[in-house]
Amino acid sequence: MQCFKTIEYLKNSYGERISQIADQRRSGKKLVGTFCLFVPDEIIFAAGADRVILCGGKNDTVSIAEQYLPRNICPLVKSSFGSIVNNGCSGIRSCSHFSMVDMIVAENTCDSKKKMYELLGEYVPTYVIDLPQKPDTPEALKYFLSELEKFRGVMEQLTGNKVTTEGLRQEIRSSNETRRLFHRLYELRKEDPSPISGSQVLKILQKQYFLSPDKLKEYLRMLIEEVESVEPGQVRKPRIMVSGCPMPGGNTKVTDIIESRGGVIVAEESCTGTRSFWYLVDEDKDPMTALAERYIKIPCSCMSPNDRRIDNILELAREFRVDGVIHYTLQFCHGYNIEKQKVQKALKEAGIPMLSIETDYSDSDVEQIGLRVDAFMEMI
Ligand code: BJ8
Repeated sequence: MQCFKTIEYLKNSYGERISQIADQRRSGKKLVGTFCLFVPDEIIFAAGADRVILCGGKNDTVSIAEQYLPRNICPLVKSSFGSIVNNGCSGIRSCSHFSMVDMIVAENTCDSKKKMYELLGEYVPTYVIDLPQKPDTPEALKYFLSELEKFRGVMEQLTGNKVTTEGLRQEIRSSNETRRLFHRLYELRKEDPSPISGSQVLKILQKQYFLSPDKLKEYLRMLIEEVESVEPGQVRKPRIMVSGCPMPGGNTKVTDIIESRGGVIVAEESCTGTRSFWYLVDEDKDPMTALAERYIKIPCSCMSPNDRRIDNILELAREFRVDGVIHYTLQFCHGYNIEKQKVQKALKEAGIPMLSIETDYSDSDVEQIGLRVDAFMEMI
């Protein structure tokens, strides 16, 4: 697979972003840390604050969290919590931005996250948006809109700035532009063979949790331009879609295994994937209503029923002409684990093979997963 300069730049973007955040904070700009995709960035940016998403993908902060939380909960929750409460005494370093946030804004999704937020409040001021979880009812939309209005007030109080309709419209246009760029990048992955690997795309998917919107757009444009100029390849590899839990920065385990065993990932139905950008916000509507409508549609497994996710998986599998789906569940994530049954049934009916992998952030099962992936590749 061709190397891309943008991916190298992305790997080195950390220091620059941290300096930017530190400068901004010195000049009074607030940094909001969010969990997770249901918190509309547009409201934060329209209030004049910056944001980073705090979902953790690093394994080394898991052991810090285990001093406070049960061991048998999802590694994403433990990694995030460990990064925030880490005081450095253990000799393990968290990424600096975790200690720089002025406020955490979270939303009620799974039980582990919800209960973690109650504890986080002891370390950083934490505000939780209540998320209705039967997304397709008119009552849910109305309620979510009222929750977003409250959140708008919280941001105004934090920053001392008014969130205006015009400010929201501007941020919606800006975020939609980013989403359209991701769509353009994904369009290129529809080529067969794909001109870019899943491991390369994952780098920018993970960095969207961290970079400023302007920088992210800049990197996306650069990457698209590079990928567009790749000569069509000859060697076809099995085209895989990964579907399930997110893979935040630090966690590339399953992607790396799949691609080191001969497959190429062409789509990710995930919050580090299509769920983060697939739907745009309607630019012609009242901005708060449009935001509520867009964000409530994110097909997280906390939603019930979550048929939108199943439809989305089938649509993506067709569009990206995948040979197989790898369903990826983090250990103890009951939502995705149980929902796997419905995904499997729908894929079976569509004649698309699926392999299910349940794992954590450690390396202990890399070889074993590799063998199962090998067998899957041979079968598809
Ligand atoms: S919007 S998918 S990022 S909650 S893996 S913490 S669900 S036990 S990550 Fe998620 Fe937001 Fe939903 Fe996306 Fe819980 Fe499962 Fe852990 Fe999860």
